[in-house]
Amino acid sequence: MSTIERAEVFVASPGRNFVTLRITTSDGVTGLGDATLNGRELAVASYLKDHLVPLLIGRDPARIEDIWQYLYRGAYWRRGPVTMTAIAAVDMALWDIKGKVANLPVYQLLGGRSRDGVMVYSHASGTDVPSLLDDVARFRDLGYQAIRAQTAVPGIGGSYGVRKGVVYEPASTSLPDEQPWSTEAYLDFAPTYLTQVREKFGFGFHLLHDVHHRLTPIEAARLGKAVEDVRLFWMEDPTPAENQDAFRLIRQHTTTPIATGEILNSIWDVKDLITEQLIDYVRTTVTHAGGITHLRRIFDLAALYHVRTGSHGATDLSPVSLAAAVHVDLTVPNFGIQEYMPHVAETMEVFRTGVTLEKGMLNLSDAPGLGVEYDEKAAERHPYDPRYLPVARRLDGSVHDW
Ligand code: GCO
Ligand code: MG
Repeated sequence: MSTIERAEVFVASPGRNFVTLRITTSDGVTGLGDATLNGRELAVASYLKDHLVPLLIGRDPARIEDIWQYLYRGAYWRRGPVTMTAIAAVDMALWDIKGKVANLPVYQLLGGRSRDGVMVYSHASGTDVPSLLDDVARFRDLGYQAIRAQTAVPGIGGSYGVRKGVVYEPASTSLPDEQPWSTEAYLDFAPTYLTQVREKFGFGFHLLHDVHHRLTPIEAARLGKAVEDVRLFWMEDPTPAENQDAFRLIRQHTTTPIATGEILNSIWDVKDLITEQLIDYVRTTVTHAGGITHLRRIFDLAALYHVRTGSHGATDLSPVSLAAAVHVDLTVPNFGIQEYMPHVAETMEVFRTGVTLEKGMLNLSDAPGLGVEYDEKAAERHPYDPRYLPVARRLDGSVHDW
């Protein structure tokens, strides 16, 4: 029997920080998993190195489900981003190994293709409305079928999701950036620019918007109602999702579809949202929600309640995570959309992947496993670079949800 012989954790910053797990079997087969938790990278690296790797050595890598249950139940302490990201990395690496052993891409092991490609949405943003409209035009020209639109709110000096240069990277190298926030200004402004996007470009593409957890339920209900004519594909994270019940109030007031889940980590965190049909899209990601094994379980529950998938895919997830997401997206019956931001060139020199993009659709090569290779030598040129995500403060100086 082949056994797990080695499990190594790499922390590197090719463009931005990534934590990568590589498992090697006694037959010399390797598997990769993404263990990146933006701004808290070393906590997951330590969880893996100090607590999970010693439990993995000598185990049968083929027993993916059993290892998942052993790590999850065996910890006694349940859920949470650090634990679920560490378990996810192990799970992804084991699926990668299983695919390589079978000489099949992981999506074949998950039941094969349900679709020819995976529709993605890209991120248009602007410091004002004209620059947003230019950015939307650029993504339309590139052939994207779905575009998220975010603009800085006039008068308050910023907002979530506005790119500074070519790349959107909210994490800063010093202490967290402190950014001002005014709910009143945002609520007055957001519907006007979303309307201008539709006025200029029409309805022939999907338009999305991310509220980034900043409203109360009644404020979110007001925004959802105000943008009904814009026919958003979704309004994302309208309110912090720890309180699942809060979504009921939004739901009662608006037909704007709702998406949430990028900061949630387990089926238990989304259970009520799904079974009570309080959301339309579940955005848990393969890296932060327990890997392919657990994500499939969440998506299958969602399918029973007409909830579709919309996996988080920001660049703070590595190309291993994106590849794993696309394997799942190709197979699940209730796929909705996949978030996609291109990684910078330095990242792609370290992670060589078979994921391709054409006309706003992602696809995979037929490489066995996840189809990603990690260049350890290239990674060594980019040491870890500690960073923090920003903090938002209301105009009176008090902390708000970022
Ligand atoms: C999104 C997100 C992200 C997060 C980021 C935090 O919808 O893409 O909200 O960009 O802010 O993942 O690390
Ligand atoms: Mg988001």
